[in-house]
Amino acid sequence: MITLPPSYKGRKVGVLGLGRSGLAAARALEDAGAVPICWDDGEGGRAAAAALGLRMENLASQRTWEGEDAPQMLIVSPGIPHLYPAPHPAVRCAWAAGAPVDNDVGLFFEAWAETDFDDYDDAPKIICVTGSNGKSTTTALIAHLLTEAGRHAQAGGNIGRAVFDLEIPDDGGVVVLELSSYQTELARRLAPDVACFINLSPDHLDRHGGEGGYFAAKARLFTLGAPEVAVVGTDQEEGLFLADRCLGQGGQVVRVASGRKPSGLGREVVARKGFLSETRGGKQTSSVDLRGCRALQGAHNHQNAAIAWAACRSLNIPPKVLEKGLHSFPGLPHRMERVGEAGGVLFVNDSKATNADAAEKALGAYDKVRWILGGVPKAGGIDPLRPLFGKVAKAYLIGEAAGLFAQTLGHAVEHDFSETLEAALDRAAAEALPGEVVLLSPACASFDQFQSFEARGDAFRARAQALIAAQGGALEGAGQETKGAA
Ligand code: UMA
Ligand code: ADP
Repeated sequence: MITLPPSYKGRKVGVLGLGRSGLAAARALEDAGAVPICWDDGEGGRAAAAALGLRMENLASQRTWEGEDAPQMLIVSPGIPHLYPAPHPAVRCAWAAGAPVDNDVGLFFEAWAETDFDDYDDAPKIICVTGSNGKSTTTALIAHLLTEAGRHAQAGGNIGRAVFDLEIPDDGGVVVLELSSYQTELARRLAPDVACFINLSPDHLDRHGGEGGYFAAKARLFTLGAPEVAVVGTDQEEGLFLADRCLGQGGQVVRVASGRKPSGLGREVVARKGFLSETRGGKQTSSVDLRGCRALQGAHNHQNAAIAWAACRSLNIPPKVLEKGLHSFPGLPHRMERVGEAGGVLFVNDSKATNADAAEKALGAYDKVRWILGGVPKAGGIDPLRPLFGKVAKAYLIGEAAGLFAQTLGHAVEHDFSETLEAALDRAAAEALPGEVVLLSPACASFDQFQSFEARGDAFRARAQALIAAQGGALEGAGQETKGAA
């Protein structure tokens, strides 16, 4: 773990939220000789901290912030509102006491800046990835590509491993951080060597006071972070705005686009019609056929590949190494994860598709689908997916949303009420014809029948593997990283 500077010795620091990020931050503070003063509104969090012998005080009580023993600053976990829809009472107390509010990511960058890498031949680098969709895939892909290139690469942040749980990097090592808007909005310091922005679509709006606040939170990675290299997805105007903001900051801007030709402006990486091309001033310098990259199917994954390519090229990883790595990327579990094939039928676990937007990507990637969907529906249901209904050989409805989704499918798509995931999978497997795909892409949250999307995907994978094995089919290796209980 990276260590905080000596200035933290004896400093009293409030730590609010004792999940993954809070506990790791408290440990880092203790290691630096600081005094973490911890609080969690949940009994589970408090119990976890008590087991570690951490000092506990109610940070939401004004009295904790009075006197000599009061915390001098506050570290807030990402899941805890620090402003919208309303600040947590502990944040209000810190403001009233004049104590700076930060998070583990801000602390991490402070610690990094103070770390002496003088003995290293090649100082370690930090690559950060933000955006609305594709962050985890892109983060894991960058880490994979760097590992394939022989670099010591670690993925952390929103992907599930708290920043203070990462190891000290080796000589030439790279830390790849997935950063959510919660994390970028509150961090007092952000200093990535390479910053990547993939795309923007409305999410977490309650936490940012609307779409403008949400984008502003992400933009901080570039405006405050002033990266040496800014890799910016420019398919949307927000990306074009960001690329423009980064000009003149002293760093380089690499524009990434999907579906359009290179604009000819500086360095670009374009993913189009299944091909990735890198250009300088409009002149192609390398090109890769992405269509054979099994874990990177679909235009959305080609966008992720283009971002990852640009980030790795900025560290001078050769194109040939990257091409090989794109093909060997195993993918992440629950995101269009190929479980295996039997009798010409492919089984795909896309349990992470908890809304129509995500399910659209999976449906778009295959031609004939036996579609397992349902659970707790989101606003708008599957209405936006109507243009893709022609790809569905049959839908197998599960969970609470079954009735609602059946109305939307109407006569356009043959469907049945399978009720449970197991029944749906058994039926779909029995009815599927060679060339078809049995796809779990539920367009719903899982909480009516499962604890999390991971549990739902694990259940699908286990049963699909058994079905494939029973038919003498071929299994594929699952991806290796997950966000945990998101
Ligand atoms: N808590 C309170 N008061 C509250 C709310 C929560 O005390 O009002 C306590 C809970 O009781 C719990 C703790 O806070 O003990 C949880 O904190 P947290 O929700 O920040 O969870 P962590 O375990 O610290 O995980 C966080 C990120 N969680 C969120 O952003 C919600 C993880 O991202 C991240 O992987 C982890 O830090 C390590 O960096 C998860 C996530 O859902 C995957 N992210 C969102 C997303 O991807 O959409 C942004
Ligand atoms: P995040 O970490 O941002 O939630 P993930 O990599 O976990 O993103 O992907 C989650 C879902 O989002 C995937 O199942 C896929 O449907 C969709 N997705 C992935 N990459 C993109 C992208 N570049 N653009 C749009 N949607 C994407």
